[in-house]
Amino acid sequence: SDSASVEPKTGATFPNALDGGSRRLLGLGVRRKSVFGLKNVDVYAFGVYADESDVKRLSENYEAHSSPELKENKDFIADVLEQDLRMTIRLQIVYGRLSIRSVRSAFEESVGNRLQKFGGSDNKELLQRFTSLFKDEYKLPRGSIIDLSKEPGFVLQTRIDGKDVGSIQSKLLCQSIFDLYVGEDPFDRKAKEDFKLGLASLVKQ
Ligand code: DAO
Ligand code: DAO
Ligand code: DAO
Repeated sequence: SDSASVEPKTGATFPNALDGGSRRLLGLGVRRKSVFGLKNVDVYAFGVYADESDVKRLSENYEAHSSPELKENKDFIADVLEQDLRMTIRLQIVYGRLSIRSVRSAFEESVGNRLQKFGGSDNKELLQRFTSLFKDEYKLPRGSIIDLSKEPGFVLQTRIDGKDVGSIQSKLLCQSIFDLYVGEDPFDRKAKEDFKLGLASLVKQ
C-alpha cells in the first residue's frame, strides 16, 4: 500500500515513513539465527530508515562520483555510516519465545564483534552500558517493536513499543549497530542492496 510495506518472508508490516514522514523506509530484511547449531529461526524482521533531508544534504559530498561507481565502491557505505545522518532500524520480533537473556548474549556476540572491528579490543564498558538497558523485566513477545535510532551527534536511542528505554552517545556504537544491517557482512544482503538503491533515489527526487 501507499503507507506501509510488507516484509515477504515473515509478513511483518512496516510503515513507509517514521518521524512524521522524514525518515523513509529504504530496505527490509530478516535476522536469522541458528539455534543450538541445528536449525535457523527467523528472529525478527527489520526495516532500515534514513532521514530524507540529511541524505540530500550529505549527498553533496558525493557529487563528484557517478552512481554506478558509488554502488560498486565498498567504502561508500562505510563512509555513509560515519556521517551524522539520522537513521532508524526498526525490529519487529517474529520469534515467539525470545528471552532477554538470549537477546543479551546474541547482542554481545554480534555487536561485540563490530565494536572490535571498528574500535579495537577495549570496548567492554561500552557494551555493558548498552546491555544494561536490557532490563530483565522487559518482555519481547512476537510483534514487539524495537527502534534503534541514530540521532544528531551520534546518539543511539532505543525504544521498545514506542517507550524510550535509554540513549547512549557514541559514534562507535552507532557505527557498529548500523554495520550489522547495511555494512560489509550484513544480516540480509537484499536489505543492504535496497538501502543503497534507496539512498540514490532519494538524492534524485
Ligand atoms: O531461545 O535461545 C533461544 C534461541 C533464540 C535465538 C535468539 C537470538 C536473539 C537475537 C537478538 C534479538 C535482538 C532483538
Ligand atoms: O540481532 O544480533 C542482533 C543485534 C540486535 C541489536 C538490537 C538489540 C536491541 C535490543 C533491545 C532489547 C531490550 C530488551
Ligand atoms: O546521480 O549519479 C548520481 C549521484 C548519485 C549518488 C547516489 C548516492 C548518494 C548517496 C548519498 C548518501 C549520503 C548519506
